[in-house]
Amino acid sequence: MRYIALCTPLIIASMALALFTGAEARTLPDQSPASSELSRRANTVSVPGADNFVVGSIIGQAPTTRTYDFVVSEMEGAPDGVTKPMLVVNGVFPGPTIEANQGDRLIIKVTNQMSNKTSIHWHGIPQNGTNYYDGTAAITECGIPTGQSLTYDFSLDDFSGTTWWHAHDTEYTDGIEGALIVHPRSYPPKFPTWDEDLVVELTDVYHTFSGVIAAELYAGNGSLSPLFLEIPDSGAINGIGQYNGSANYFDFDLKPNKTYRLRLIHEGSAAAFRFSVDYHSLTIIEADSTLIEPQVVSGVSLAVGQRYSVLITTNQTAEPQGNYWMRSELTTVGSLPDVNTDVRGIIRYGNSKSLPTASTDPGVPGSGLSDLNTATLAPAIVQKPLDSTKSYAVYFSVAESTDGGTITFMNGTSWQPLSNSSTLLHIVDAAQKGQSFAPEGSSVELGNQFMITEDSIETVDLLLVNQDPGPHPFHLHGHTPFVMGFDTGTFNGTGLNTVNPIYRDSYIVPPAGWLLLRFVTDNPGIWTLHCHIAWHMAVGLLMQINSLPSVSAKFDIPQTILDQCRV
Ligand SMILES: [Cu+2]
Repeated sequence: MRYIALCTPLIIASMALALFTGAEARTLPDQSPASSELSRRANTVSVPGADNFVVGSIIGQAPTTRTYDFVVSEMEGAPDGVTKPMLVVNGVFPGPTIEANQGDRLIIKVTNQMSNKTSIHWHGIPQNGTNYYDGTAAITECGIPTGQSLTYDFSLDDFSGTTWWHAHDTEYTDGIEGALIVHPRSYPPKFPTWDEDLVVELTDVYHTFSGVIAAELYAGNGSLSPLFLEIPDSGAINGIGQYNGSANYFDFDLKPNKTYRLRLIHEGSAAAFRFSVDYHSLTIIEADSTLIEPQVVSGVSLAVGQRYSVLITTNQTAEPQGNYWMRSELTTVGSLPDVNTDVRGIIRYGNSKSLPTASTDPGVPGSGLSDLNTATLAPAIVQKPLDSTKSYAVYFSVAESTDGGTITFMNGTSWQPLSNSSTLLHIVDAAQKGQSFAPEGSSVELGNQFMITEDSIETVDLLLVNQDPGPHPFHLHGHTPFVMGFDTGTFNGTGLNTVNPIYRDSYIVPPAGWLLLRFVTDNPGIWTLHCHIAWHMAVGLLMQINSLPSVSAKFDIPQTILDQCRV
């Protein structure tokens, strides 16, 4: 409960002042699978086999093309013991781990057997030259209709690191997500080493179907209490959580006196998680997909979309049976009744299958360690940022709509998805008519599409200003921006790191504060910049970066994507 001070942001966000009126009609897709359809299905969601969470065997293989077959369907599942409707890939939650090496090509055929459209986004992958495979529905594609397939086909180029794939709307809350691990060709000199490499996927769990939550959040007239709509019921580690006394735990069976890399991936929808392993220090070596100067900590907090790799050594004796809790505490939901914030898994390296004995978190006794402070993160490979050539400030807010729902804005525009179209199609269509879709600089197109357009390679400073009293985790597609600085309060031009700033793809804009990103518009395409709290994006907290549109206008958009925009 050490994070109780952070318990209010989500609630406050939902109660935010009615600064704007949101009376305009918004069409949210009906994402509720018919319950009769669900009840007819005998299949239930499984937890994938243990090998889904072990990586590293492919390191050193020659560059190759790796193919995957994803079938997305509606099933019932019970990650925390409570049966609920889920949307899953290949019948498992979390979904299949994609593992590759730097320089590989990935071909993933996604077949949609659900009653609603879907699209899959590959979080943090640059997609240089393949913006149309970024998987952002209504922006780079129109979604895969029921019964149809889309084959995503892209090179990883120089990308490496720990990341994930997920449906690019609230469907991922229901289960369409999994790990994506790319091994680098080499590590920096003197970088720490490990014996085995494990994947730890952290989620929050909602018992209510995401489409119901999103619709009620916007409309404000549903059966669910509006204050608690965004709050999850519990959480899970690698697909297994606990609720209301259920006692199933994901466990890793490890060997003593070895060093393990745990790749922590926040695949949740709203809550932040504090991860720790009882009695064990964590050596952090990666933030998102960026290798960092190692730091030893007692715990690490992850916001939605963020990843950290940590090393642990299995050499502790505090638990006589050699069983230790891994904890993923939900820290931004406070102590609401009926919410289980105490989510656990087990690390075993004794010979007993008994439960660990520590009831409350013992920390790392006698170590004097503290939790990670993200302001101290330094990249292992320093890249000095160029001076900026353009700068923009974008203000965002969360408000109550006139009918009591929640609506979000970026620079006064609340994003709504285009139907049966995409921003990229508009860019290409305009170019074919000898026109440009959007003027350079910031503009609002088609009523609800707020974007910044740069048709030359610029180094852009983008100041995100948070007008809400809660923190918001943002993510920019297609780039790995420098995080030049962040703080609460008003940005006054100081507090920037121009020497060795961290570069990563997911970052928290502090409560009533700011965060300054710097990135280069050298990747042609239309790239989403959005809050990764699924509910905030669903009600508008999304803008677009339109880089080099005269280059993207010449993209050869795959015929399947064009055809699926006509469905
Ligand atoms: Cu948000």
